[in-house]
Amino acid sequence: MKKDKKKITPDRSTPVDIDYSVVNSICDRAYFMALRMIDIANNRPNVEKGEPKVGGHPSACASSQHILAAIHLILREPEDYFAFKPHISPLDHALNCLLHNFRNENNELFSKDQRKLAMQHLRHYSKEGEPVFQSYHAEADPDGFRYFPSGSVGIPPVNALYTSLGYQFAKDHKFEMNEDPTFWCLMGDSEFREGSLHEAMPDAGERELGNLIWIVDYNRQNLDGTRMLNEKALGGSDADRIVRLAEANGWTGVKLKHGKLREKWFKKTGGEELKRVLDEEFSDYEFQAVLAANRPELTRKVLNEKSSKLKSFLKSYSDEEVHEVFTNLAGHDIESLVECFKEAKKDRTRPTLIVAYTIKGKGLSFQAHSGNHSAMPEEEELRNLAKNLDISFEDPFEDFPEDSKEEKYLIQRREKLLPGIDQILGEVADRKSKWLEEANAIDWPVDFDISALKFNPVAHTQWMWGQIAAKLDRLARGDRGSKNENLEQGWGQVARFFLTMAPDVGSSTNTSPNMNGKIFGDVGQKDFEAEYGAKDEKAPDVMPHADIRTGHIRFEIAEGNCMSAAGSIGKFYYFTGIPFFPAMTIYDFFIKRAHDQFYYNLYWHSSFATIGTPSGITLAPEGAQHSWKSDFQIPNCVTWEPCFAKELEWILADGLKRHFTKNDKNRESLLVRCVTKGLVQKDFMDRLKRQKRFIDSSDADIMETIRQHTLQGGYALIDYRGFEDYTPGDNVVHIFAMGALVAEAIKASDLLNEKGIYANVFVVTSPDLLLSNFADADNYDHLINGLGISGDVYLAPGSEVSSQGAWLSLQGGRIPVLSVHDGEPGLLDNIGSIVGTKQKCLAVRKTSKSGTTADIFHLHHLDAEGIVDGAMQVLEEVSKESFQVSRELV
Ligand SMILES: Cc1ncc(C[n+]2csc(CCOP(=O)(O)OP(=O)(O)O)c2C)c(N)n1
Repeated sequence: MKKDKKKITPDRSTPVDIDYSVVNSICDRAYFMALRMIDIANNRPNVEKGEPKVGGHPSACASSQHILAAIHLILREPEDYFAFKPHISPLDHALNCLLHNFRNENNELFSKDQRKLAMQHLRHYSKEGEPVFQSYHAEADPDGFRYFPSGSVGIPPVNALYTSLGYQFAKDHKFEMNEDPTFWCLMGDSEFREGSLHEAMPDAGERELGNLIWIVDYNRQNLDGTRMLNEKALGGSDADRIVRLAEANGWTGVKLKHGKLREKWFKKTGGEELKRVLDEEFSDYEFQAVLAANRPELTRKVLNEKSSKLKSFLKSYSDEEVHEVFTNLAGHDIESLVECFKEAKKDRTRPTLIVAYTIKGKGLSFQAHSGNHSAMPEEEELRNLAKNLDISFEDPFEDFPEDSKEEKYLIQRREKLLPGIDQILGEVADRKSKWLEEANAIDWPVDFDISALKFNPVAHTQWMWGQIAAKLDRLARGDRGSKNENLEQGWGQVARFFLTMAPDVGSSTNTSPNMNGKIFGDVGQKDFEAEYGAKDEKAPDVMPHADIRTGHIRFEIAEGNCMSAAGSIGKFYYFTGIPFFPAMTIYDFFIKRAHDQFYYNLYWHSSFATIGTPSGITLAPEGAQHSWKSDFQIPNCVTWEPCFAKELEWILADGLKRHFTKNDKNRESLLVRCVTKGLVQKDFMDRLKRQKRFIDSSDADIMETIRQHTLQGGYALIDYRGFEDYTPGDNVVHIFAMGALVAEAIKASDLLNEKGIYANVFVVTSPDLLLSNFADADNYDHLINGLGISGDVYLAPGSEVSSQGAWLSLQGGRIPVLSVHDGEPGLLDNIGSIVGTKQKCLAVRKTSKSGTTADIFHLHHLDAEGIVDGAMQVLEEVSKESFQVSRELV
């Protein structure tokens, strides 16, 4: 379908007269399509022996089939978002296939043949551009529009929650967007024990994210089998606990248990006893055992034994009828589900959590069997199912016949959904191109012109972070205080998209200037501190607002939540074309708390900055436990560890420019390590100016060269090349230092100089760019050519020569490398092997202690003394190198 340029007003009315038999019939077909999709993926002709199993989750699809059908076939609006449990993705694909909702990378709808081909390619690797589906929901799937990627359970529903918060932020700050999406999330009952979900729940309640609907597929089973809970201790079933939890957290909690048939029976005379028994006399475990046994006469027997009143009520019904009502759960009743979902959508200020009772493996031979999580139906079972549903086993991905009621229903549904999605895609694309035009016209400043630096001779990087955040916030509020027109123009145009957040460490990470009176979100509180004159003038004013430009989102100590929020709001440009850029501060050590969320954000190519501050053993006074840094190497993120304040300015200016101009492919995220240890800022220029290469350069030229090297991963701060007596292979060592330890490296270099040794000091600003994946991609160009590091052998005059037959033995040397950093050795320990020389890596190799930084650097041998010792050691080792040269060659 071609994109229609003219505006269509999507039909957002909820269908009224629904023929549920038709919807059920479509659901049955979709379910069969999902089963065949998994079946085909598992029975490929070309599977080699020893290949890992493919697998799939027919039982989980069975469990969720009606929930998904109610959403896709009846309730979803074009702008809605979906965070569904990973193992039901084939069912999503099947329903989207019937809705013709598959698109290529240009957002053009698939032809019928392409749709069918895609359905054959679950978990297939696309070699020639053929359409495929990843194992679990993925952005690149043909139906990936507004799906949150799935795989790790417990994370995507939280991202849905914070994307909803992003919409609230956009709306309150008057960013133009004509959308009111619902965020549909479906999770398993075992998944619902994930702490990430529990951690986020109060946030959704308090922030009144009423467009959020979480549904728990309550099938009382998980991967390992039937769930057996201590209901006595819990004071009820897990469903009861979940509903109580929802209510306690400001949500509407709904237990959706009984299907329409049960409800009909409850209304009969004596039917109330059936309800009582079903509600009160069965533990989940016992109910599940009766389901698994699946014998109508047993079902009656068990019910009879629970109540004599019920026994007489059931007398007039057959075993099969009793069994049917016993198994009639609302999670498989589309009508019940639709009623409940409609109700949930009504209140846009209160999120809803629905516990929908279901049966895992519903309708399959292993229905409710404890071990059915990955069970596959045999071909015969599938063929029988196809026959019963009148679907071709061989051609299962065909549409319904044109004149069928189902196809007519689907045509109507497609007419509602697909143009609406097209319209959103068009609007987002327009917003993006308009924005890029604006962004590319900006004369981008290379720093933030933080003049306060002049008055801070011993500044630290964490301080500089606070200055930058404050300046951006000032500009976002339209306050153009400074005389630097270029800077105000540049950052002034993007500052409104910049926001900060922190898990209760905003003020201790120097984000206070951006917090003071600028906390986002209305919590319905009067400003009592102001009223009673109780404002603490020394602390940030944390009263939240919704009516003014507010640029900080405050979190409780919930690192996972804050990380998911950063990732979700950092994804806003992708979803909507509004280029928000969130920067979260967090104590570096606690990034580990949010590692899974962090990985999710990066996998998802979200654009955001994590400011891990303070970090490492440089945090010595704070203690031992906080000191092990979060040294991650994950694609799509560049890690930085600046030492001088100016470096941080350049790094953040570059990161923001890349984000706003979308020049950030595969490096969308930044992780910056800052510290509170001050460095003498004067050393920066002083040391640079002593270098021979800069003798004739202006300060501005020096700064520009160093800026460029900073952004490539490192620069030479002390460089003796060109000095008299500088003799590589004899008296030269390269010291690579990172972060706060640069100060120790400078001291060590001076001490070594007193011993007649030239110790160059290279500052590593980004281990990722200089030595890791990014550098590997261009053969370490900056290290080798930019900084001039090599493994060359130097045979200086005076080298020893001895001879052995046809060979001459020469004693010479290379320039050895000593690296020093506050972190795990692996960050910098490969320099020697890249260039081919001896390296010693001084790093954090044991847990730490409290103390002054001097004490603690010494404890880890990272102080100037340790660096001098290390340098002497590597020099000694390379001085013993001998090289064999053929006499013939000489
Ligand atoms: C964080 C995480 N842990 C473990 C898994 C592996 N896993 C996938 S599904 C599943 C069981 C899910 O059970 P439940 O949540 O009850 O959903 P059901 O399949 O029963 O609907 C497990 C353990 C995962 N995908 N993510």
